[in-house]
Amino acid sequence: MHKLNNCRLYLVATERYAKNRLLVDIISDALDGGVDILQMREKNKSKEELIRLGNELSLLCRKRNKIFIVNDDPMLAKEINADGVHMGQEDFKKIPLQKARNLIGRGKIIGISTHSFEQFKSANASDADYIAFGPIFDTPTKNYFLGTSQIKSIMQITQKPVFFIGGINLSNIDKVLSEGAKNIALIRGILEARDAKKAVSAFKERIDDSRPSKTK
Ligand code: TZP
Ligand code: MG
Repeated sequence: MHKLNNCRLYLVATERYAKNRLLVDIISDALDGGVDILQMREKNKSKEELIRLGNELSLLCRKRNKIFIVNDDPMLAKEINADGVHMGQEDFKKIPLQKARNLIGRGKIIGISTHSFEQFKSANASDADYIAFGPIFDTPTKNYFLGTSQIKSIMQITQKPVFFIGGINLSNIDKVLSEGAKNIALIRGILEARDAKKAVSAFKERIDDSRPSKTK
């Protein structure tokens, strides 16, 4: 059984941010440091490369009892027996949620990206298992950002785990948490840290400190 409800820190892994280190080494450190859920997000790799990297990352997660998610492609997620798939708004135009659910199989996780309160409400009404919302702050992946003003309303209307993403770092995470965010997703905050394990511990400490109960 997945512990999705206990996940607080989500690492979205993209090889190009690993710079001069091996992505798998950074990810091992990050998982050891306390990342709860990992997504493989690679937009420019061949199917063979995705299968090879996916199997490697899946093994790293399995050994540590962490959740492994594949971006965009439910068929690939199924093929490498990932725990789930993460889909963007564009992906749903090609493969509706129910079809993705059927493809990936029972007991698997489906996460959805949302970029506005309207999109969030519709994802919240769907049977997605978790929702990502962002970008909250400036980030190279997107050419806009949403700010923190909608976090409170989002947290008030949802029962699903929500991961806030986009430009979050140790200098601005408290703004996100003080609006009521419980879970955070990061790329550069972890992949570009000098010491991924230390960075992860620092992020988790901030998240835990902001929660009323440490076990929640
Ligand atoms: N979706 C919304 S923002 C984003 C994605 C994939 C990128 C987040 O990257 P970073 O480095 O944490 O800003
Ligand atoms: Mg996508």
